[in-house]
Amino acid sequence: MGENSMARFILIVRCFALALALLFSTDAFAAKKKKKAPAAPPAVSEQAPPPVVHPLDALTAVEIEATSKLLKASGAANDKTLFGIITLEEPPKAEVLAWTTGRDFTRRAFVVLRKDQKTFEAHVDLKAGKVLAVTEKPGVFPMIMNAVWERARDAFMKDKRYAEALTKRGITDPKTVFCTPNSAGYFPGEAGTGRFLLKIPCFSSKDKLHPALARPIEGLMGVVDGETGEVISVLDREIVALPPAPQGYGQTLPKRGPSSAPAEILVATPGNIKLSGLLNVEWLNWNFHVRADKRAGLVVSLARFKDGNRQRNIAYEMYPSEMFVPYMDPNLTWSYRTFMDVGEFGLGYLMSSLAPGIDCPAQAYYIDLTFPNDVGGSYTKARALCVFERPTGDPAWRHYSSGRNAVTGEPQLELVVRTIPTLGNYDYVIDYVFDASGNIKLRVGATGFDAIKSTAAADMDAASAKDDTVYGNLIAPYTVAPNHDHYFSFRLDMDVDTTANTFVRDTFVATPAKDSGGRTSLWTTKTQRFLKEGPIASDHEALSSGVSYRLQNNNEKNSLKQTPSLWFNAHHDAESILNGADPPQSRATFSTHQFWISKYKPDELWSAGLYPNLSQKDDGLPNYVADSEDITNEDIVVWYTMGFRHVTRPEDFPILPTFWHEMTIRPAFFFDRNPSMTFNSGYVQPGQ
Ligand SMILES: [Cu+2]
Repeated sequence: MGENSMARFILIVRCFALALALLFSTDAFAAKKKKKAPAAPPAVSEQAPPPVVHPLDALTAVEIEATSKLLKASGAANDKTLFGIITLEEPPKAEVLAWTTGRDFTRRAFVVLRKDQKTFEAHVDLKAGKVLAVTEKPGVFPMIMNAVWERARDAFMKDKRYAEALTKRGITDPKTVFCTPNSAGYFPGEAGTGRFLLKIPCFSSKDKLHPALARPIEGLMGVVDGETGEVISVLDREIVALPPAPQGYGQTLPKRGPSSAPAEILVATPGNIKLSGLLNVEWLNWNFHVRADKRAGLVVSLARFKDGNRQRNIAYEMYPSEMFVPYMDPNLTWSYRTFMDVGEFGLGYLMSSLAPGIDCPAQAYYIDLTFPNDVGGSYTKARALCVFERPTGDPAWRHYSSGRNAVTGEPQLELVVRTIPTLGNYDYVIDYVFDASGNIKLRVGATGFDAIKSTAAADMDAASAKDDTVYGNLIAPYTVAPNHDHYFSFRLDMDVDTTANTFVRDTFVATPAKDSGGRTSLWTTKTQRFLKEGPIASDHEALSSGVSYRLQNNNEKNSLKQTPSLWFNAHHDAESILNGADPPQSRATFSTHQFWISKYKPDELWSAGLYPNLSQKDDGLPNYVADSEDITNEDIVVWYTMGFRHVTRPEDFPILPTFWHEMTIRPAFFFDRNPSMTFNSGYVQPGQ
């Protein structure tokens, strides 16, 4: 949920370690090696904007501003207009795939704007300097913008009922309270439906506790129209004493012992990493492009693997498309908390700066990312992305020869591409991890602060403890964290060499064995093709036998004449079990299945639709697959939801130990042999 202010910085994507080099060269690595950075560079504001060199480069600050100026000049926007999104409208996929360095490309912006309490979509051609189209979209809302968020908060905190509620709770100094608006969701028949609603809880900041959200003021909630500033309603219900300060946090934390001194990675930057442009990454046989996006946070595109002389396509585009975090507490000031932060706020909007030595190794590359603000300009988040290489301490492959009493093998190296959006209380470490074997791991680590409510019970012996902990657990005295789920939906537009792919399921079938020396049962594999787009139903029998899913290219062969494929090696985590008639669940239908498959369409980008803020139903995946199109030998998009239930516990307090979930995409029948072997290690005698 939103931070209360957003610094507006100057433009430029720059590398923390190599700031000067990137300003003067598109080849950061070469520039660093030559150490040619000038001694006294001009101030950054005098620098020429970074050149756009790739069709998928994020809009630069200059392009963002040009877009809003063109819209204002055309009359589609004015000085009061708020911009929910100003982002790159990607060129057609075929054009991007055919593009080679140095060739011309189109440059367009896609905009969602809010003017006179109406939502419009606009398309702008930046090369022609022309607004191509502006269309009103009735009944939908853009993402929550800073100005709307602040207006809602300020209006509520000036409301008489708010002051009265504080007084009732014995809070006499309003300066010791802060309020942070949340997305409101949609509940049929609720007052204010159809307006730009936010729901606002408040917290005590007395004693300057950290984390700031540790002392919620229960039973109080404002419902405010963030556009007009009208306070629609004030809920003033139960009164619960604030948990005492400081609850074991802050002063009472044990000192860090010598054993917990920061560990550093052993590969010095740049190692095998080469950065160029805005931003291409090369590492061992991998190369790919990344860009900042207000909504998705980071988009990874055109991931290719060099296989001999061939650059082989693996991923056209990967990004978190939506998330859904429904809390399991029926209290009216809690039940609406069913967040979809990607579409309601944006992972880019809530991106945090990374701390060297904590968030990523100190020697990582740290890269600033530029995002649009809501008034037609931009700001740059310092050190929002880190890229680093690490040895895992594991063998990438190895074999021990007892005859030689020697080992051959190579150490495992990984390339990590990391951002950490902080969504109010939660911090999500979102990693794309590449390795030399051709694997891509998607990893999400949840840390930060459990959302908590103040309760009467200090411990489980208290009279109210049983009632207080029906929907969550005590995680500290007088503090319950309601249980909830986290569903991260990744849009994975993978291409196995080309876009003509087929999606299959491998199941394992017990098969009677004949003439096999006494064996009576073996298993064999059964491969089934999915003919139509849609959600992939979980078959519990298949799950327990170890089902797996592959995207394959039936038009290509490896040297063994097998069909190259990418295997989605997912753990079977949680799918939503909420009733489909539950209003929040019906806005996040994507969370009911771990996998959905759809035929690629350039405008089908978001699991819960383009406008999930205040939406009434999921306009994304259920719509995209409604026509059940044929997907044999077609361009297929795989939608994968990483779902995990969060049963809260005292070990989450005060800050949750990073809780990781991951999925691996691994090549199968794609290469001719293990691509990570360089055969240069020879045999090593153990102990030498
Ligand atoms: Cu959680």
